[in-house]
Amino acid sequence: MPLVEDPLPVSPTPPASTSPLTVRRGYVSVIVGVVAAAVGLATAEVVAGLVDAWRSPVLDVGDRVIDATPAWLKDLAIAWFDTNDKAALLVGIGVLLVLYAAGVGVVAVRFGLRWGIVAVVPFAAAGSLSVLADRVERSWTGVLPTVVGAGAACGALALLRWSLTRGQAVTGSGGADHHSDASESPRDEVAVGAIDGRRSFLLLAGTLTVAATAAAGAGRWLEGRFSAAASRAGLSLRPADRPLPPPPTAAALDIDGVSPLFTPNSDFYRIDTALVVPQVVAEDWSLRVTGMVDQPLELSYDELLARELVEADITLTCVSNEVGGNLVGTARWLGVRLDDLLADAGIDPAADQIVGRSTDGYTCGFPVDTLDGRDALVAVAMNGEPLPLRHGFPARLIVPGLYGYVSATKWLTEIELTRFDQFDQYWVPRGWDAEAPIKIQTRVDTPRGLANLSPGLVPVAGVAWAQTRGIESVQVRIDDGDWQEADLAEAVNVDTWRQWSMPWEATPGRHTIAARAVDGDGVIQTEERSEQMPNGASGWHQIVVLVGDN
Ligand SMILES: Nc1nc2c(c(=O)[nH]1)N[C@H]1C(S)=C(S)[C@@H](COP(=O)(O)O)O[C@H]1N2
Ligand SMILES: [Mo]
Repeated sequence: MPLVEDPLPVSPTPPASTSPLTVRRGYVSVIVGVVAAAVGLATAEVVAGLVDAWRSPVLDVGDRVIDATPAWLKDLAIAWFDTNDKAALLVGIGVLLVLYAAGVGVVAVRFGLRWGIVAVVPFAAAGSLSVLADRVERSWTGVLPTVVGAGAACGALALLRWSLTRGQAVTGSGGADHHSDASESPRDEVAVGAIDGRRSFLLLAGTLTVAATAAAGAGRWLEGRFSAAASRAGLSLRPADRPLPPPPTAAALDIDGVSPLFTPNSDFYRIDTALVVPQVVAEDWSLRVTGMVDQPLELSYDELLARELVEADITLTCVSNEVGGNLVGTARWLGVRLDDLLADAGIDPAADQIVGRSTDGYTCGFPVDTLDGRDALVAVAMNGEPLPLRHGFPARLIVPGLYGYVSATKWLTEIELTRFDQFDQYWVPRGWDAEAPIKIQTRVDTPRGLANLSPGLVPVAGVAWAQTRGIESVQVRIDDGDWQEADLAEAVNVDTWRQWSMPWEATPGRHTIAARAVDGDGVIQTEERSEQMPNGASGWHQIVVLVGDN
């Protein structure tokens, strides 16, 4: 294959009708770049599909972007895209990729293949560095998908550019030729040659695109072999050794629009730093207990399940939840008590922090003192089914009374006993507090903010939570009126949110509804607003509704 190292002959722009290739140089270069990138990325995808530990470079780069994202931007992303922030990131990466690839195409067509290849290098470097800078230590072989992909992109670049120059040769439209031949060569002939050249170029570009699409599909399929879905589907967990009775019927109000007592798994919010859900196969998984312990432990999945299994109803809350937000949910968890497990390992009295490590390198950390008898679990099931993959299959931590980021490690693989002065968990260097007990919160679920209502009786209802303290009362205020006691559903326990309601005789006009709670220690929820950063939002949830006068 003749690799043309020089810039394409720049023709002194002949009339548009004679040489579409030259005239459309811009869009042709974009095609060259984007198709070459597609070939490169698809190749990387196939290579990544060969070995479990190898990943698509796009995802590796995405993970590094997530790690580098400052906390305010993370909260902004959640505010804008809700929990679609990852999809938004992938779309953003995709747009940047296309722009960059187009730039590479322009460079390759205008300045020569050599420069096009040089332009691919930063790209390959970003992919490779993203692998090497992963949260978990990975073998250098992890750069292979990137390197092979970059090589394929360069090959495609060369091929497309060769086809282009051939097209130019066929048209005989090298600038110099053009004016010397112009007198003898009929316009038609030149145009036909140009169209042939363009046709073969577009044919090549089209073929490469189809091949890249097929390869990307094949790569995804290959990666599917490492999915943990089959492992999860093959499990049947035995019931708890200490099962809980169903929650009291009086714990769930029969009011439209109020959050259900238990959040269905499919509706349960998902927050984590993993761009794609880690695939952890239960049969290959183990949990290690390490660090400042008398006796390190290592348990396989079966060995974990062989321990006493207990159930607990616990509300999990994300520190990024804004007042009135939806990053909170309740489940009946099944698992092994953390205090029992750590008692077997024997905690060194000098240890003050329990760190949970994930297979993807994420870490959380919370005080040893947290183990005060509360139902902290290594959980394996959620609402009656094995943990969904996105919620941490095969095992995760759940600690009542602490925000998720300091406690609820998903895809848990190690519990390390250490000290706060020796180890900072994932979010601490990013500006969040090392200790983060849950703040009391009350949410108005119904009516919705800015709802248009008819006058008359309107049920105002929602949920309130203050895990480990419980909710003692909820109060509602309409406009500047007095605080009125809401009716409380029966409490399930102190770790689960509590539903509340208050009938309201709505009168025409615009009204503000505010709600606050009092926890089991008698502490009234503060009006003072604080941001989610650095240890959770506070303040009252207030909504405005419009009541018509019909
Ligand atoms: N491995 C891992 N575990 C994690 C996180 C994470 O990013 N990675 N995020 C934590 C945070 S911030 C929260 S709020 C909870 C959310 O759990 P969920 O997605 O099951 O609702 O998981 C915690 N566990
Ligand atoms: Mo969170």
